Amino acid sequence: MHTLQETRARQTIFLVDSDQAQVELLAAQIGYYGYAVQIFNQLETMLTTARSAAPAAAIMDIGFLKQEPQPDLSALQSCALFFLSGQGDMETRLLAARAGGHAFFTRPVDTGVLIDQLDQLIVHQDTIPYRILIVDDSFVQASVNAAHLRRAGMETEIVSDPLAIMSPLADFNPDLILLDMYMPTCTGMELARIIRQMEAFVSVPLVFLSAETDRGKQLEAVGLGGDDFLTKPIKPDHLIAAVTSRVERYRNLRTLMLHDSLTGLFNHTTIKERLLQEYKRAVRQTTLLSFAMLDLDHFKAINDNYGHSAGDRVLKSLAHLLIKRLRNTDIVGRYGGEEFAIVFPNTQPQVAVQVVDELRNGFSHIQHYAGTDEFAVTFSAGVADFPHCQDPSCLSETADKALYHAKQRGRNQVYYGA
Ligand code: GH3
Ligand code: MG
Ligand code: MG
Repeated sequence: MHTLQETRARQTIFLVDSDQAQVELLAAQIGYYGYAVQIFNQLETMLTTARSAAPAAAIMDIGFLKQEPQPDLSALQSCALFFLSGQGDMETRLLAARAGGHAFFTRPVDTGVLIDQLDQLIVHQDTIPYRILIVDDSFVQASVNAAHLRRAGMETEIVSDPLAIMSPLADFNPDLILLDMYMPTCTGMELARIIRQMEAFVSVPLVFLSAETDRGKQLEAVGLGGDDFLTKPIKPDHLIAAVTSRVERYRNLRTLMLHDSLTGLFNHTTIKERLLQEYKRAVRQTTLLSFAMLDLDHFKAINDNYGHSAGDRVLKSLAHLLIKRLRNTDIVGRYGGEEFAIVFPNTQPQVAVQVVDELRNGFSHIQHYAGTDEFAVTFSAGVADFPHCQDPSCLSETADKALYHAKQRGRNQVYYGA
């Protein structure tokens, strides 16, 4: 599986503009979000390159369309096509639309919006495979079902002894659990009840898969907290369809419950829970763990000078940057108003500091716009780690103290608190 970061790096964006200074500025802005950008000064060179290896997207000035003879853009047929223009009048927009443009931006380009569009057009949002935990005392049966689900792109894990479910449950964090009804040590119904009593798993879909055909027994099982009942033998297509629809609904529901509505990042409660979960895992597996807290600098002044909605856009652009530049295994949340938190599993504090410092540097170079105003924003950050900290509250307190030091020392910097 590829991380979003890798996906982005593999997807090159072609950028063509006759104004060298402008094009370099924009390329740098897009680059901060993790995309690979290739710059051209002439449309012809760009089109020739695209003919041998098409980019994921091409961004060009609308002026190129006004040339005589009109350029042949067929080499860009399969990629997202963005036009930039000094004016946003109807005539110019129509010209862009007729040339097959997918998006149109007036200068100065709001990079946050541009990145949003790029992501929507070229990155598959839901690249994280569904995780299905299969509990069945027959390993053979479980393996057959697991193979079907894996062929459909899902990740699976098998538990043959229901009493050993605790650690796979926590580590694998399934999107759905397929449960056998009758197992020697504990029945599927009992197991369903136990899973439902754990707060973290109250809403994970539980689907019984059993040879039980007695409707009464089936209803009883569902009444105990199961969501559905599938009878064995089941056709692979039916299994995949049943699992897929349940997981889709579950993921949508979780998105609403667990995420902050402005930025789409994990909310305060979720990031605290994830910190606890990752902390326990680090202790259990004797690995490392780093934790960072970020706080925007002088953010009140940004709101005061440019308005609250400009402030909101800044928050969104930082969220974007964090998602784009961090690894899939790193966990990002909005901790409070203008505070963010990152959990780095299995990461040395020096590495976490370096990563956060790169983010800091990248973010400080992003241009934000409010009407005709243009401005930059910075953040300060503090980093703490396990094993220096021996419980999750120490991690957040230590990171918070380090953040305070970073502010004291002049802001726009990262400080490590051992
Ligand atoms: P410092 O560098 O010391 O962190 O200064 P600061 O101005 O960032 O810190 P302060 O805590 O004084 O102000 C935080 C500001 O963040 C105040 C509040 O209006 C703003 N803020 C919090 N949540 C939001 C939000 O959701 N949207 C917007 N636009 N602003 C927010
Ligand atoms: Mg603050
Ligand atoms: Mg602040």
